Amino acid sequence: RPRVFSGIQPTAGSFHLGNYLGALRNWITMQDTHDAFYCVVDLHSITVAMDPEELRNNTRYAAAQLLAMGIDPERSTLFVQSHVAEHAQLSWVLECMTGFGEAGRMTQFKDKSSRQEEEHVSVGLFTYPALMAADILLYRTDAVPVGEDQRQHLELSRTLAQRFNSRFGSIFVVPDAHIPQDTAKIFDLQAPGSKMSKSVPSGVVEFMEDPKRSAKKIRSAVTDNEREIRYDPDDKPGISNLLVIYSAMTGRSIAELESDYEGHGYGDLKKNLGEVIVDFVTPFQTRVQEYLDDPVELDKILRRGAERARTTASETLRTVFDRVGFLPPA
Ligand code: AQP
Repeated sequence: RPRVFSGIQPTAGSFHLGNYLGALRNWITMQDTHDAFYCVVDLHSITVAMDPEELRNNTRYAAAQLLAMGIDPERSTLFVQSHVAEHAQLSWVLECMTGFGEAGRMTQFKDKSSRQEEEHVSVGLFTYPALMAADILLYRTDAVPVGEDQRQHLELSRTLAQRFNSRFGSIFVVPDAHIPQDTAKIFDLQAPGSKMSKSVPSGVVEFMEDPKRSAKKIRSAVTDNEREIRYDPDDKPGISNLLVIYSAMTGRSIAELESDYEGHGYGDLKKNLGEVIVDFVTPFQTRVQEYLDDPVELDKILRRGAERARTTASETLRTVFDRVGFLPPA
């Protein structure tokens, strides 16, 4: 079976609709077709300032959400990044193979480091994509399900794999990005020109917030002054974003929705989509709580995942260290 790897940061606490439709939905379906490795990437979370207690809680919270969403620990290797030391070790090797200018061209670094409120820009934020490449390459991954915003980082992972292979002999599989066609980028409800992100609380549907609040955010989503419910991302970005979300959450095509809502106002669409979201997140939140209520079992799942991950990761790292010229430990 081909192998899939992907990761998600525990930083935000709650996962959001962008994470789900851009990436997590594919994580779930790819369990059926791939040998799956899924990771809560806590090392990535400390690239920005983080409260230790909050990070610890959010890491369990993230794992509980993945399980509640349908990641099956019997079929997938689910683990926490910091439990497998090889991630940081391979990252160092890859950092040494990444050009300074190459890393500086990453748009996510440019965006995040230039945000006004970011008074402290860490070196870790700069080397983030090398760590992400290490995450992926350690498992000789074929496919990486991510949203559109990760395309450039994925491209760098491919470049680093090829660079290493041509310099030291072929070890790494060159991974392919697995980006959904229709939901690659879910937009902010208040600013439908920007990506939905946890950084803008009013425009993001968070899965662990009060479902009524999510429905309200959808009802107050920014649209346009026309009345027609039509998919047209250039002229009607707000309505188009809602149609994409509606279609993805219900499996009904956009064309079907357009015809169903002919003659209806934006208010109807928003109200109904709000209900779809409430119906989705309400049982989800109950399942998350069940996992959180049993932290011993949760930690056991993560420990088993880390053990499995380490078996593959340590083998890859041993080969890499040898190829690079490190003396084997006695
Ligand atoms: N709006 C989005 N549309 C589609 N996919 C998205 N992803 C994130 N936002 C969208 C995808 O979710 C996965 C996990 O990403 P992450 O660990 O980077 O999550 P995050 O940091 O919580 O994402 P945010 O909210 O977008 O954070 P900031 O504000 O830090 O940029 C990835 O596969 C990502 O593509």
